[in-house]
Amino acid sequence: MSRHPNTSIPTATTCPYCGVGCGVLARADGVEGDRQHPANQGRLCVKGSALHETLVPSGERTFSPRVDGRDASWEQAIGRVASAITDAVREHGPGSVALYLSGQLLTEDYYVANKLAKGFIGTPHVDTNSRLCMSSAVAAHKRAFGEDCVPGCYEDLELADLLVLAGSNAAWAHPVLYQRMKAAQRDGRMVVVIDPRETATSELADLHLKLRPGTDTLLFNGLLVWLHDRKALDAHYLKQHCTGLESALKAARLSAPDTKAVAHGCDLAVEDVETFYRWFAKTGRTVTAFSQGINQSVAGTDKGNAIINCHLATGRVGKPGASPFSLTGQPNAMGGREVGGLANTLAAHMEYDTPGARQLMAEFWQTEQLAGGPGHKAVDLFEAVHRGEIKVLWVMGTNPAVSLPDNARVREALARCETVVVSDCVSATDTTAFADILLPAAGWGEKDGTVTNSERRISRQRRFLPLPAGVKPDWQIISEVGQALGHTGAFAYRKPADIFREHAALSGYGNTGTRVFNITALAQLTDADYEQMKPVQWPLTIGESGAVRQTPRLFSAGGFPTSDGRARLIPVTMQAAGQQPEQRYPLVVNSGRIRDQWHTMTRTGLASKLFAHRDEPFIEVHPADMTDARLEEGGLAMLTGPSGRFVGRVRGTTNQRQGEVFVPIHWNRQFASSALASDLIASTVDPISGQPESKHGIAAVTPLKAEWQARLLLPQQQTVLPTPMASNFDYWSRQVLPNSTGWWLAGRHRADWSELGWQCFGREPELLMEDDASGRFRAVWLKDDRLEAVLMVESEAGSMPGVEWLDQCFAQTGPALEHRWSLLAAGSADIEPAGALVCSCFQVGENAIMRAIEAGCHSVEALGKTLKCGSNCGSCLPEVQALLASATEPEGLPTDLSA
Ligand SMILES: Nc1nc2c(c(=O)[nH]1)N[C@H]1C(S)=C(S)[C@@H](COP(=O)(O)OP(=O)(O)OC[C@H]3O[C@@H](n4cnc5c(=O)[nH]c(N)nc54)[C@H](O)[C@@H]3O)O[C@H]1N2
Ligand SMILES: Nc1nc2c(c(=O)[nH]1)N[C@H]1C(S)=C(S)[C@@H](COP(=O)(O)OP(=O)(O)OC[C@H]3O[C@@H](n4cnc5c(=O)[nH]c(N)nc54)[C@H](O)[C@@H]3O)O[C@H]1N2
Ligand code: SF4
Ligand SMILES: [Mo]
Repeated sequence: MSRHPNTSIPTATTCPYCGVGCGVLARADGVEGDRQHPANQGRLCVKGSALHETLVPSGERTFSPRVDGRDASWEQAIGRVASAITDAVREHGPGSVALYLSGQLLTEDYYVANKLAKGFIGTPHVDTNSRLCMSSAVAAHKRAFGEDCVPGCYEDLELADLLVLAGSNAAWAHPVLYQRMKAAQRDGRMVVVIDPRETATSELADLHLKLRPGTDTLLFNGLLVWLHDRKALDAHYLKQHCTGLESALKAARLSAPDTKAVAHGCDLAVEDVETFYRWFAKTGRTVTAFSQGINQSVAGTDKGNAIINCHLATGRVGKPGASPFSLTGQPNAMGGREVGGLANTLAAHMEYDTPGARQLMAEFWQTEQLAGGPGHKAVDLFEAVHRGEIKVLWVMGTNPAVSLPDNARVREALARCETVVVSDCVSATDTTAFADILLPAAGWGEKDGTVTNSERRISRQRRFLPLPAGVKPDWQIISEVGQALGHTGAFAYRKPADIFREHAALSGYGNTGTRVFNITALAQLTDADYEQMKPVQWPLTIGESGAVRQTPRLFSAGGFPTSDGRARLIPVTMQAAGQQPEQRYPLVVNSGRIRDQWHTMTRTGLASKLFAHRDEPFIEVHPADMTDARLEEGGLAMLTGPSGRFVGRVRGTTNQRQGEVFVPIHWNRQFASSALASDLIASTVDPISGQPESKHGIAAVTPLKAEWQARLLLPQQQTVLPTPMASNFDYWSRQVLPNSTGWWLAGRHRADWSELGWQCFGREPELLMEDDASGRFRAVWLKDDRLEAVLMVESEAGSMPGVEWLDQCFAQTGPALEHRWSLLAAGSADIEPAGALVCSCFQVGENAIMRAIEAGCHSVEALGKTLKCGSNCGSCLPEVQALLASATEPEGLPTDLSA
């Protein structure tokens, strides 16, 4: 399907969230899954189903650039960016300019940004948020295969008779792929989940290895030794296609001589380790899919290679149902790797040290300014900014003031930098707050280009909305800066198709079969072909008939892009995490994703639906640690680490290992007073990949003893907490509700509510109920028969009424007349609280599900029939299942509070 902007015929495009890369049929008012797309075959998860609700509304963006806080024309802004770059290069050399890019840019945007920086400004300092995400997998692929290639495809996750999910919570992070894995369950198929936490994904596990964080290398080294000692290796594949077995084995044996040593080091039962090893040994069709639990570690590259070693040694690479498989996070993490967005790469899978590569690039781009060697990786890049070496920093499509570790230092660096340029489709983010020049970029639905998903499949993102006046797609912004710098020919692109053809041509340029990434077959696409382009899996070749042939799998018969055509087994040894718990900071901090939010919430934070699953920042803690620290379920707690703190609601659960806590990465400074996971993460990185250890911070936990808790509801357009309130409280977080904005507030000291209300709203409330003895205070401000504000204060969060009904009143006029006293009681008899939302698609809450279970629905299917929950995207099925289980379990400590 091609483009039909703004008509009722949907446009075939691709979801801008996770790396599954689902096809979407999109209209301004609704989306559905694309049945023709091979990644999802019509399915969408919650975030995908709510895409039309996360289109950035006009109130959240600007329609002209801003320079030094003032609106400016595009001409002025582009001129300012160009002159800042020119001045910096003249006075300090090209290395004083840096670009920080994103796996959420389209390939065409990414290609032009990389070309401008490395090719024409001549700076090597171009890095991307993929550094925080995939760089360990990239480095592991390069060490093992010679090039950054994912050998398998999604179908392999279904074909596998043993599916190992290492450090992946796919049920929440790759939901549609997880649904495919789940649908493929059959007799004899086994699933092993390797994760220190029990997650929604471990519901699928026949064996869950709840290992000590950071010990994956030991586990897989032990596997290599075990397989070798039991003669379960593929001698033929090893002989024909690999080198390095001996040294890899020797290194593995050092720390993992036997299962006992492994079990001890990983804190697992010997039997469980043996079961895993036995299953692996006997199951030819084994896929090990890995994600951030592997990558985001001080030894992430080694962890990746420890996994790949086992697959090489058993010949299970790129065969149907048998492969290592790196699950990529962002929609275009892969595209960024293809164009060379990482600081250590050049372009088109060429490295600076690939023989002849620099010359080839200079020729192809026709430039004399090509950067000389690798640049700073993300964490180092921001250190260089902090030192004042980078004078111009251009951030595109990422939110480093939230997502980079040791975040206070990153914010300091941003504040110190002479010129910060930020391109974003949302105007007020934590990073745009530092922008000297803010460039309003087009968002999803307004731009055209391509993305590559986890299985090397390139799909089109197509525009289906008019491009708003005053915003521009990223490729165009970058090209205009290139032209303003005088490189008119090199950046004379008129449309994304022009860029795509150049990118495709480069992949084949001087490529004598030495680079696997090759899509030169698409270099001659006409504009019409590009418009109609169907999803394709690289590398592409042209068959005898002239048809383009795709490659679902790589390396099953060797042919590695190394000097001798062989893959390398890499000797790796177990390495301790960078930061170890100590007396002051006794807990390990794990951080990651929740089902319904995307990263720093700039877009998913727009949809009330996506808050219903988790409406506040939280800390998951083991019950024993709760007792030790005197925490209360549902109370507030503060995590304090060496470089920052995090305040959230306590969720007690044995899903956590004792001594470890989990926090979500999503709440930014616009949504909570102090809930940045990255404030608890040090800037310790993997020395090979440069990827930060985001899964392993350290902290101490203390209860935040609140004297009072409150909820404040204001009209929806009001997204900032009134200043008098913000400055009085120890905790706040914001939630978008269907008809209003809701805040959670808490404080350690008594507040004068009447006075505060007066300061905020300029008068006494229209309705008031005050009870000094219990600490209860409720006030309602009404204006012109509409609700202006509702404030409810309690001494404990537990006594706080739900806000569903009040929220509905914000959509009505004259509620005060009919329900005057109900307003103060926060509800009417006919509204029952929904409880925590489980199914976002059909808005089904926990209470409704529990009632239906009581009324006789004893299976997921029965609940689906009665309430519809779980019958659309299926993302909530693990939680529905957990509720069913909890309803039939005896009273006591809940085993699963993650629902
Ligand atoms: N809903 C949602 N989905 C997303 C995203 C999102 O923001 N929201 N972001 C996307 C992006 S960019 C990414 S990178 C992916 C990430 O996808 P995932 O990697 O699946 O997600 P995470 O929650 O970051 O972490 C995965 C798991 O690693 C575990 N872990 C922690 N330490 C260790 C360890 O030492 N060993 C092992 N084996 N496991 C460990 C954590 O407990 C966690 O359950 O998700 C993508 N999908
Ligand atoms: N502690 C901890 N930290 C982590 C992680 C973790 O697990 N734990 N995970 C890391 C990982 S894997 C990742 S991927 C990062 C993600 O972290 P970020 O990349 O910082 O997060 P996003 O919220 O996705 O930021 C994307 C920004 O781009 C904007 N945007 C969206 N579309 C466009 C567009 O088309 N053009 C432009 N110019 N802008 C656009 C959005 O509004 C948003 O501001 O976080 C990392 N940080
Ligand atoms: S799984 Fe969900 S978030 Fe990921 S691409 Fe598909 S619809 Fe989008
Ligand atoms: Mo990521």
